[in-house]
Amino acid sequence: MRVLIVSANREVMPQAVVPLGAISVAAAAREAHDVSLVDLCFEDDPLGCLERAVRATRPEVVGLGLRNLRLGTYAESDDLIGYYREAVRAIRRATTAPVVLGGAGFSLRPQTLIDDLGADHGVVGEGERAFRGLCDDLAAGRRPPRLVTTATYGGGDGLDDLPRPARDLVDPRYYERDGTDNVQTKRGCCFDCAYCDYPDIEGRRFRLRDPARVAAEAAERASAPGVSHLFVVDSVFNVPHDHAMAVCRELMATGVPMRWVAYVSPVGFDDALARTMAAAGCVGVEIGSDSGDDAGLERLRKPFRVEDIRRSHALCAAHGIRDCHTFVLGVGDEGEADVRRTLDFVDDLAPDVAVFVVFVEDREDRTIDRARHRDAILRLLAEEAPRRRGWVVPELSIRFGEKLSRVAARRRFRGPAWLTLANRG
Ligand code: B12
Ligand code: SF4
Repeated sequence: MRVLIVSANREVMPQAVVPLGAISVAAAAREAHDVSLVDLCFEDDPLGCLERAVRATRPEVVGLGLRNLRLGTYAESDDLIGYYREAVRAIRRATTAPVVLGGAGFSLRPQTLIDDLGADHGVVGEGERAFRGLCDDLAAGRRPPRLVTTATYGGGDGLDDLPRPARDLVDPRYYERDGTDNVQTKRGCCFDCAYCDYPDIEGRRFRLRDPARVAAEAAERASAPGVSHLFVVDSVFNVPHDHAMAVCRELMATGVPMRWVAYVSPVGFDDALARTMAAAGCVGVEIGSDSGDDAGLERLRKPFRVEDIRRSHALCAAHGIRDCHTFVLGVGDEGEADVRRTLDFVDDLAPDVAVFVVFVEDREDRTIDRARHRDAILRLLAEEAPRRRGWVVPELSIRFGEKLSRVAARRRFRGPAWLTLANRG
């Protein structure tokens, strides 16, 4: 059956990201179907482009990938949802084929979005097996449920029997901009941090890829034209520790030089791992530190304490790895006094980069409110952040925005945006 997959994401802040989810789903679907992909990221007239692509490919099913509910600044999502609504309308103008929604953003609000956008079906969570099963159903004249998951179509949830992402479908402009490609070594997160929706998207149990396969894919990507950096997209790269070690050893065994960054938790990030990661090409880590005092970390159910954050920072410095710490402020009742303690802590820590975000809830079925003291916290950040080197507040465009990206592009900086900031000093 003819399948058209649409990557609707147009966000280029903090940087444009290769649509790994959409190309993973495309790779699985094309084992049995005739798959094309249209990526709207760099198109001047995205809706016109979409309508033309639908008319040209005459699909029998259209999969619309919705990665983000928020803009790069974390601003509210009304405009974005309006754009997704328009995208469904553009598809409907050109075909009567069923429209299937999927992607991380969709999976956080499946019921709301499928109704709002008026789509026929939705894939919640991982798409490889679920979208393939849904296409098989439609091709055989069966009527799939409105919302499907991997479990709808039985089978396992292992990652090694999935095909590699369909990189041949990626728009080369991603690499021309900043040279960053992406790879995944596992899915899931076993931690239970209070506000975090990553386990909702990927599952609460780690599912690991074979380290040798990861390394082969990474080496291939690192050697691809225009690729200078890899972003390891795992929710947490360094847990389980032995898997992270094994991936690093396999990366070294490929003999291909590469530069990569990953999300790291202070849990289990020790000297041996930091050393091995650096030897395997790791040039930067993003750490979800979140709060600068133990009471705050406990409230957020973070599995570490401030001493662990300090130790992680010292390990990065010792092994030449840049560090970027994210702080999620204002969860629930957290107020200005708590935030001041965190800011004092960051002052003292002096990481390469610190990113401050005021919490917003995106899941339709959760009750964690938006930050009650949001405005006061933003006022405080507006005063303090501009004076500190490496402090970034996307929502207030402090060291974040298109102007900075244009400077980076003009000077031909390569790699993840925060790394550019760290390297510029
Ligand atoms: C790594 C990551 C980043 C990296 C990306 C680096 C890179 N070069 O790739 C960086 C740090 C740059 C980043 C930035 C942003 N990110 Co981000 N990111 C992630 C993360 C951790 C993993 C994404 C990923 O690649 N996963 C691996 C792929 C294989 O999975 P996937 O995309 O989910 O795809 C699967 C399914 O969703 C589904 N699927 C996907 N597409 C389709 C299409 C169809 C048709 C179907 C049927 C199914 C389907 O099947 C796929 C395969 O199983 C997720 C959180 C998470 N754990 O999922 C957040 C996440 C996607 N990001 C998010 C956000 C908000 C952003 C930013 C807007 C925020 C910011 N200011 O930094 C920017 C936007 C960047 C952009 N240009 O779009 C949100 C999106 C939802 C929301 N709340 O809006 C998430 C879910 C995190 C969160 N809860 O906040 N991100
Ligand atoms: S914040 Fe990080 S460690 Fe905590 S649950 Fe989310 S992904 Fe896991």
